[in-house]
Amino acid sequence: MNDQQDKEESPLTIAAAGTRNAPVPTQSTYQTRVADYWNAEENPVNLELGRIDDLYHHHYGVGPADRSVLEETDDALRRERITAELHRLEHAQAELLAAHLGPLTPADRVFDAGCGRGGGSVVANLHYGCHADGVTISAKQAAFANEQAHQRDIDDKVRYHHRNMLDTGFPTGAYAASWNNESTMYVELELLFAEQARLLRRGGRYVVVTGCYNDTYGRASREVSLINAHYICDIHPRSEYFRAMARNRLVPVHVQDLTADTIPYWELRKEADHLVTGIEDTFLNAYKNGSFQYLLIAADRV
Ligand code: SAH
Ligand code: GPP
Ligand code: MG
Repeated sequence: MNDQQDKEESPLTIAAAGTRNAPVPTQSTYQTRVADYWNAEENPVNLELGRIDDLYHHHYGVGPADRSVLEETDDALRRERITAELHRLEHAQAELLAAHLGPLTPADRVFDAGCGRGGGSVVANLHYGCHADGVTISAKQAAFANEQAHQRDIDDKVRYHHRNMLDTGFPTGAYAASWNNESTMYVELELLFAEQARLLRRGGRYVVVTGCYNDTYGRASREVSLINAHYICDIHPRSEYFRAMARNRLVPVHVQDLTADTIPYWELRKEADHLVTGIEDTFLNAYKNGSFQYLLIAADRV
């Protein structure tokens, strides 16, 4: 956090115009509670996986799981092998998203909306050599991610900011690509896509990976509501993504239902006694009863 705005940002700031002396919150009470969650979050399922190669992800995994790790008889080694396999699956998800951002050159700039501890922007930088700006509502995550970028010696190109993704203050049209990896359920999609479309240059690429509820099921299921309560979020229906994109100059070019691809990750995570958080069965039930889907959408900014 080395630019002026980040240093000065606090929940209460003075309005620039009109009500000069009235303190105006730059984030809602809800957003402050979300920030509290992420400032306090230290789940082993995130930290132990991240420590393996200093790529810290806050998203789930995709692809076939090597369940032979469960047969390991040495207890410590078994835990280690399960942790490594879950990390491999989460990393595969990050790689899948990054592959949809390109082609990009090292001169290009990308925007990581809701960047967590920073893994996604590092993956994009490793792929393309590009510049990256990540934003998170958690000051602690932004500081952690900047320290990681410093350790990797990529802090000249990859920067994290404690900002609101709905109101970044970043320059219009400055980005060749941008994404939300499991962070759209914290915001109103109309407001988010308006900001994403503003930041992207014409012809830029936007990618989202998200859990959404399935319109064909009806409304949000019990499981979807439990996931919302667990993370303090508000999962949108699938339809809302396409409606809000169409209204904001984002035209889908690729849609992929990743539901079947993410189930092996949850089936394995469920067996990881040293890592479970208690939400595993809820995800599996939500996916299996058809009320919830894991989706990737890539769109062009027109
Ligand atoms: N994309 C990351 C992290 C996903 S976790 C990854 O794939 O690893 C969700 C993230 O969204 C958290 O970092 C949280 O701080 C962020 N977030 C939630 N609401 C936000 C907001 N209004 N502005 C910026 N970040 C927000
Ligand atoms: C992933 O973070 C979870 C979210 C960002 C919120 C909900 C996402 C949906 C797809 C509904 P995490 O890696 O911190 O979660 P966990 O601690 O459970 O691994
Ligand atoms: Mg996690």
